[in-house]
Amino acid sequence: MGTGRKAWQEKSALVTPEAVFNDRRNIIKALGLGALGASIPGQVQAGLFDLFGKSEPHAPFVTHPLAFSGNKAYGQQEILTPEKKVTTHNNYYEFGTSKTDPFDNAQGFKVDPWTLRVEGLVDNPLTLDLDDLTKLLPLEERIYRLRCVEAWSMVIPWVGFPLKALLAKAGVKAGATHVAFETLFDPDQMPGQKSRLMGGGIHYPYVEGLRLDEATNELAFMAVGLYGKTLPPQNGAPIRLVVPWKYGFKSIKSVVRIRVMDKQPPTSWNQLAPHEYGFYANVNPEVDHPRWSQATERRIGEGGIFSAQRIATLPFNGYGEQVAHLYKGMNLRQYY
Ligand SMILES: Nc1nc2c(c(=O)[nH]1)N[C@H]1C(S)=C(S)[C@@H](COP(=O)(O)O)O[C@H]1N2
Ligand SMILES: [Mo]
Repeated sequence: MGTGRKAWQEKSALVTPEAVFNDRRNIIKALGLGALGASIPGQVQAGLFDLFGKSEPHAPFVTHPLAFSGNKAYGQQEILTPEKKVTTHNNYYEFGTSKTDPFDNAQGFKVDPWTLRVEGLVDNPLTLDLDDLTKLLPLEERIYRLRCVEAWSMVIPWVGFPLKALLAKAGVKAGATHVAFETLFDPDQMPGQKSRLMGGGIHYPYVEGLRLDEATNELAFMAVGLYGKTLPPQNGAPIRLVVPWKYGFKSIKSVVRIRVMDKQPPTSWNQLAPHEYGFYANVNPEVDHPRWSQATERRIGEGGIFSAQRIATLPFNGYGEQVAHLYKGMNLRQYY
């Protein structure tokens, strides 16, 4: 992800994970080193990283088995990404910008008590607690591909319920056009919300949004679990959105508020870098990110990102049959 382009970034980006880069650039910026930063010796840079050493080790977060019925995979069955990869290679900037930060820093995250409000243009605003999240609606499993805008992907068995069913419980009022989502804001628990550097420059709380017809599409899913168990914090416990035909950043984690609206809500990555991250963010191999191609992706397997297999990226991440009609007549280069 990230916001700008530096000449020195291009070359090293081939060997260094994107997010590590962001950290380095942000640190350099914050220290006022500017262009000079590019030439800081590696050792000194490594020293700077110690500023963000891992937090106190916590006992691993405890997950629980979930009962669900029904399993939908939508199309071709693919090899699941190993659970270990799904839970240790993450983007969750509230816990730091490198891929292992969320696992390293989120194990002490508290999900009880939790409150999720469904409000705005609804007949029955809902206030749900942790228990409600797994009991209000019947749970099912959905095996979805997850395609990050950084051009890596996974195949994840989520457990949860369609967003559409939750919105139906609340009763969407006439005149509603969009749905906004918000992640927990709790800097004491989320170190990335305390520090502009560690949080990747995002203005927290992280916010996302969908058009109402996207939100009520059969694929839009609220996940409360993965691999048959409640979500670990690094994947967005206790409840997160999963929108499989859009780039991963739309799939907002640890949601505390869902607001039905009559206008398009602001979204975090769009606010940070509007020319790089649009509101729609539909997976599209034909529209490149300004700084890299979106034609292919690295499918994360046993070996992690460096041994991952490169495969063709599909329009709408392979879910065109379910969602292409939503965008009929729209110029997807303009509405990226
Ligand atoms: N609140 C919040 N939600 C978030 C993010 C984040 O940084 N904060 N990262 C997004 C991005 S970029 C991706 S690719 C997915 C990753 O989900 P995963 O870690 O469960 O694979 O979460 C998305 N949801
Ligand atoms: Mo992402």
